[in-house]
Amino acid sequence: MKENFCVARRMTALLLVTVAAAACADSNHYNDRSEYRAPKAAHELSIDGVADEAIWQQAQWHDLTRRWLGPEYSAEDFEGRFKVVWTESKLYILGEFTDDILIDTHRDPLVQYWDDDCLEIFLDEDFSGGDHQFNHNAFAYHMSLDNQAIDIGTDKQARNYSHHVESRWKQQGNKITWELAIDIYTDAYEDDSNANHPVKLSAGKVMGLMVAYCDNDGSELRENFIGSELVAEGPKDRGWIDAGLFGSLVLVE
Ligand SMILES: [Ca+2]
Ligand SMILES: [Ca+2]
Ligand SMILES: [Ca+2]
Ligand SMILES: [Ca+2]
Repeated sequence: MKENFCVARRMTALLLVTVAAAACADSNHYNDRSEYRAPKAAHELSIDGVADEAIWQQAQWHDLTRRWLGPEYSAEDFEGRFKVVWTESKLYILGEFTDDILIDTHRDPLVQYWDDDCLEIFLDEDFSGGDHQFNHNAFAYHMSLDNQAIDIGTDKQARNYSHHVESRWKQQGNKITWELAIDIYTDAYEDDSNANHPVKLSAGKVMGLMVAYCDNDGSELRENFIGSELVAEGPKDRGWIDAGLFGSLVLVE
């Protein structure tokens, strides 16, 4: 009798595993992830908030339309999109944003950085998915308006990773053009070590990527958090913990 129960339990467990696998694009990522494609640039780009490099014309725009936090908003309040290109040494992201009020209330870059206007770039070098809260399985660069890149270190403290990201933005009309050049590191990255070296990128490489914007227009806390990937269930703002939410980024020639 006891044995029969165990067999039945094992079969139930097996069934659950099968159902879970069928519901996921791959077992480490949620269903319905985006695929981003980045064309290769022949030369390094000039990070000046001006998208006049010809390669930008060849990359596709991707919209930030997933409202993770906050109420409905208008197109004047926030609108955002981005595109990606690469060279062997850098990943480049171009963002174009409408935001009616730009705010940097917490001038210390390590304090409540997500409650200022903030561009978040989530990167998972090997598209492994999984937890990345207090490790470097993936990075979540929180880009402040003063072009600093903040993420949580393995010591569970907010840290400044601005040496990983070159960032400049410029206002043109009511839009911001934001250009970034990012060094890509593996999960072997060690905080405070001098021995970290960025990965050399190549065509066919697949990485995890997600982009989001924290919009604050004068409130104590951020008013909206809007991302590029669907979060179907659970806390919608958990991109800084869960790399399974990221889409795939394919580097093409
Ligand atoms: Ca440029
Ligand atoms: Ca706004
Ligand atoms: Ca990883
Ligand atoms: Ca704002």
